Amino acid sequence: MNSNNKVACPLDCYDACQGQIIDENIKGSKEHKTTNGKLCVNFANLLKEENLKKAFFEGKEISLEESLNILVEKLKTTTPEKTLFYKGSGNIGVMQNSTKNFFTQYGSTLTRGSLCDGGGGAGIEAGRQNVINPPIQKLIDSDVIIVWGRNFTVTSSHMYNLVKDKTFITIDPTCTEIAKKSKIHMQINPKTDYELALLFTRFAHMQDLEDREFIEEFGNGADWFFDISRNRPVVSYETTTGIPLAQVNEFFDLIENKKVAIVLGLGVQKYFEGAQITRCIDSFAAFMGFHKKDAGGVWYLSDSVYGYKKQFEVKGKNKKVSIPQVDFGSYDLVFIQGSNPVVSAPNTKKVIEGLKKSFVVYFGTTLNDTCEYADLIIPSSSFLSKKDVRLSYGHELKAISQIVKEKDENSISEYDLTNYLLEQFSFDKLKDEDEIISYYENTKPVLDDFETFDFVEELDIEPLYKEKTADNFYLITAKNKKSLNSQFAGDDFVYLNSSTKFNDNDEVLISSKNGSAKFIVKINDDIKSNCAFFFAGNKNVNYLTPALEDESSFSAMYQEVLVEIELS
Ligand SMILES: Nc1nc2c(c(=O)[nH]1)N[C@H]1C(S)=C(S)[C@@H](COP(=O)(O)OP(=O)(O)OC[C@H]3O[C@@H](n4cnc5c(=O)[nH]c(N)nc54)[C@H](O)[C@@H]3O)O[C@H]1N2
Ligand SMILES: Nc1nc2c(c(=O)[nH]1)N[C@H]1C(S)=C(S)[C@@H](COP(=O)(O)OP(=O)(O)OC[C@H]3O[C@@H](n4cnc5c(=O)[nH]c(N)nc54)[C@H](O)[C@@H]3O)O[C@H]1N2
Ligand code: SF4
Ligand SMILES: [Mo]
Repeated sequence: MNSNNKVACPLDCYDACQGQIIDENIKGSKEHKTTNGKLCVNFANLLKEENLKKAFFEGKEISLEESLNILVEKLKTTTPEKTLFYKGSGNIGVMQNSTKNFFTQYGSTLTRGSLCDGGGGAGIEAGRQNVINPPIQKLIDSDVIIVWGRNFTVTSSHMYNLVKDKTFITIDPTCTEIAKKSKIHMQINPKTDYELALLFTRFAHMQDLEDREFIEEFGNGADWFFDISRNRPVVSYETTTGIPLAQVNEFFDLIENKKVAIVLGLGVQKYFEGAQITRCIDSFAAFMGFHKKDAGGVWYLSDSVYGYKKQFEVKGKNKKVSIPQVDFGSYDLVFIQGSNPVVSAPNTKKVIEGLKKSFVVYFGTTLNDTCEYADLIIPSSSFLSKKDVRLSYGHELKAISQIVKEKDENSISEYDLTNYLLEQFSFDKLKDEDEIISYYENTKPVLDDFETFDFVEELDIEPLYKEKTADNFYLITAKNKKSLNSQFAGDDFVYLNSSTKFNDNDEVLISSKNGSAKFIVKINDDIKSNCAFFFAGNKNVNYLTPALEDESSFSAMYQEVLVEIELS
């Protein structure tokens, strides 16, 4: 048997599937519990993609060697601080992090924060000191799963498959697939999840449902938390959250004496106070004692490298810039790896203007929208030709990638590029590749559960509904089944409810205080009537979003915005 037969899906997704070559085809591994023999449509699309086979300089094809020479020459003649190292999540294998080692030593400006889960992570960490998920078995052993701001069947379809027979409750402004399969769908107004968590807390107390033992043993500040929930009349929450109190009663009927899990997603935290909102939900979960039980718990996007020693880390005094606030134009050279900021970063107009001003190096596997503004394009080898280990932010299983296909001669892996650059600048080379891979493969990190839970004791959140009028809309973006962020199928529509004054195929101009863009309307009653819905990866949606950081984690807050829509 060929021993090189394992392929990890490199895509940024909770599931982290393990593939295996069987009769020259890649099949989902049956032994890998979450993969359970299946890979998804995005993986199939990844295999069909046309990989970059040539390097480019100023639009002309050149050899890989020439492109590397240009890169080195440019780096040697630019002030390191005036260069930016910008890495996305097009491939989230651990070996992608190798390049940062070089750019740190070289002295580039680095980014901090995230375009993804940062705010929510900061909220969970504030309560429990780290962001780790309970073992997946506890999800499987739960009775009721509350899907809160997560598109569960789409963004973690394999995790869903393990638990699809459970009772579901969904809290989401959109009537998602999982909402349709749920016993209760609370179609909440955006950015009011902390209010709902407080309302739940109040109800739980009225019905004596809180877990006093848990609070006594692990809790810190539970009384303060409960106090926040008391300082408003119960009925006032109905209008702001959009959730009828009768539904809250149903909710408690359904979870009483049950083993409860919450799968929490990005939806709740795409706001300035995303950390506070998430912490408030996690505090409700602690009030109920969902944590630390034999079954159930709270799952978010965990810190997948928690408990591992960083294999590429070097100390540096590099300048750091918050990733949503990056001004590409203020650097002489920008090195972009595995990312498509022209589509995925906030404030597209600012991104494009900035890229036009700088010398842009794009290091990636395929041509994307950002390449249009790149001066130098360096092809990264396909995931099939790279050794890697894939950790997961959804569960504790890992997936292994071996070299199953010879690399294209004009492409280079992240690890090899790093060693090449280290050598050119006479820095120490990286540890041996196999040693790094086997470290990740064989280390079983100790995931220490928290010893104290610090409840959120005060909240200072500016709701979006204060600025909401009958004429503007909340902006919602969520992931698409058929694409992986900006990779694969494009869908550039705006989705609106039929109760709005718009019709299918209307051409509209949508504006916010950050910018404007044109869209074609699709009417869909799964969208809440006060929301304008776009899929992540929509080429125009980020013209509307703020290039600003949230209050606590240097991270993006794509939904901290209201939009106006007019026929164009
Ligand atoms: N098929 C597919 N899978 C993916 C991805 C993909 O692009 N395609 N992307 C991957 C990545 S990078 C990530 S980070 C994960 C993210 O996956 P998820 O955590 O599922 O995040 P989203 O799809 O962004 O949003 C989830 C839900 O939040 C809802 N929502 C929006 N605003 C609010 C709100 O204020 N309150 C509440 N309660 N809900 C709200 C949306 O309607 C949406 O249904 O998915 C990963 N998996
Ligand atoms: N409005 C709005 N914007 C969002 C979101 C949202 O919900 N709403 N979601 C945000 C989230 S959660 C995320 S994670 C970000 C994602 O944003 P990005 O990290 O920019 O991800 P993508 O846009 O998918 O671009 C990934 C690129 O990586 C390249 N690539 C793939 N494999 C490799 C490889 O092996 N090596 C190298 N070097 N390159 C490779 C691909 O060619 C692809 O073009 O977008 C964020 N943007
Ligand atoms: S479900 Fe996610 S991890 Fe699994 S194959 Fe699809 S994209 Fe990859
Ligand atoms: Mo993400």
